[in-house]
This record gives sequence, C-alpha cells and structure tokens, in this order.
Amino acid sequence: MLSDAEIKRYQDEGYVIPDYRLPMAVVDEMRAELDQLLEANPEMTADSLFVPHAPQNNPQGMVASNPHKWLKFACHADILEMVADLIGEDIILWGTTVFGKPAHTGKATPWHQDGQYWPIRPLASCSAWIAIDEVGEENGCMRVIPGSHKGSHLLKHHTNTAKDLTLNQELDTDQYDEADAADIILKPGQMSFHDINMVHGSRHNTSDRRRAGYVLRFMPATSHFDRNLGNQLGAKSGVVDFTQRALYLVRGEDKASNDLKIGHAH
Ligand SMILES: O=C(O)CCC(=O)C(=O)O
Repeated sequence: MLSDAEIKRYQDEGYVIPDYRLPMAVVDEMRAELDQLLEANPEMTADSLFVPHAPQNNPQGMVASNPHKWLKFACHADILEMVADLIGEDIILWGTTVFGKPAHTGKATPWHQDGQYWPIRPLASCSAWIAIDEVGEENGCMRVIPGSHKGSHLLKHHTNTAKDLTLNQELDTDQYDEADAADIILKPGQMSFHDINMVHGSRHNTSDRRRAGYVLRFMPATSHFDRNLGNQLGAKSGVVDFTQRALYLVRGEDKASNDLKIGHAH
C-alpha cells in the first residue's frame, strides 16, 4: 500500500503521513462512536480514553461503548496493509487510545518517546494516529522531531504530574530541540504513522474546535510484551495497567512467546 518513498520517509524521519485517507463513511462512524463513548462517560474528558477496543483492560474506570466497533476500526484492512509495509507481516495490536482534546480546555501532551511507557522488548512498535476531526496547529496537532528515532534508544525523561497534561513522562529539555519540530496536519480520515523512539508531543487546544484522534498501537510479533516489566512501567506512568492487556494477533504468527489469551473479553 505504501510507496517506497513513504517507507523510506518512515525509516529516515521516524514518521510518515501516507497519501491515503479512510473512506468518509468510516470516519463518520468513528465520530459517532466517539460521541457515544463520551455520552457513556459524562464525567470524563475526551483528552485521553484508553483501550476503547478492550475496555475490560482499562483501569481508568471508563464505561464500555461498543468495543467491537473500536476493534473493527483498528483492524481496517488498508491500515493493516500499511503497517505490514512498515514493521513486517507478523503484527500484534496491543493498544488503542482516543486523544480527543476538547475545544478550549484540551490538554497538552509533553514531549516524550513512547518507548518510555511501554513494556515491549526489543523495543519496537508503530503507532497509527488517525484524525477523526480536522487537525491543525491551532487545535493542538501532534508535533514531531524528525529523525529523533535514529539513536534507537530512550532519552532522559522525568515525571511531570501537571493536571493539564495527558501523560506524565516528559523528556528533559536538553534532550531535543523544539526548533526542529514539524506539525502533523491531517484531514479527517488521514493518518500518520510513527516509530516507538520518535520524539513527539502536542500543545494545548485553546481553539473553538475539538481535535480528536484515534491511535492504534501495533508491535511486530517478533518482540515480546513483558507483563512483569509492564507492572513497573504502568505504576510509574499511573494511568495504564499492562498486566491484563489483551494482545490481538491481527496478522501472521507470534514469534516471541507472547501471551495472546490474558485480558480478552469472553
Ligand atoms: O495526540 C496527542 O496529542 C499525543 C499522541 C501521542 O503521544 C501518541 O500517539 O503517541
């Protein structure tokens, strides 16, 4: 599905926005599902809603709303094709998050590398960030530091528990140069893919428009999802529990003795 140039861009820069857009019917369905999810959880903000496709894994206390629909979106055939182009044919879907940044009050996401949070060894994962709304600079699009994944190691983070942040592990400011940042501007249905080591974050949303994205986390099934390590990392980041996280083998074979049974709904 991806061109050679798109694959090379992902390898060289750590991210790519492919020349692809989900059909509007799918985007409309996703937006309607997000409305329902928020209706079912009136006490929650849309800023970060974890694992809507497997809410039984969610320690946030989020009330489930059509998880099978969220799983279906995550397994869209075109998306899996593109992910296979980037990380190979053996693929595990191990997480999803809605980053739904409301208008006016939307939280920022601190500069970070995803690998700081995740119990995957060797560290390897590709995120698909799908725009549900129109996403631009003014409503707090994701920002990336192109090429920052290249060292293939984790940079120095500290804990920041400020209430206006979606996540609490933040890169030390001497670990990156914000002047190098690129904005990820997307139309509804467009998506970006980013590597687990890439430095990224986003600003607050002070605009009149919501900025919702549905993010899918895929790992190559040649890596292992280490639940014990997950325990330690989850305790640090506060909002996630990896011990019961359901792993869905969505393509190919598991090559790293992953537990594909724990946490699945009956
Ligand atoms: O949506 C955002 O603002 C942050 C997203 C993010 O950090 C991620 O998808 O890894």
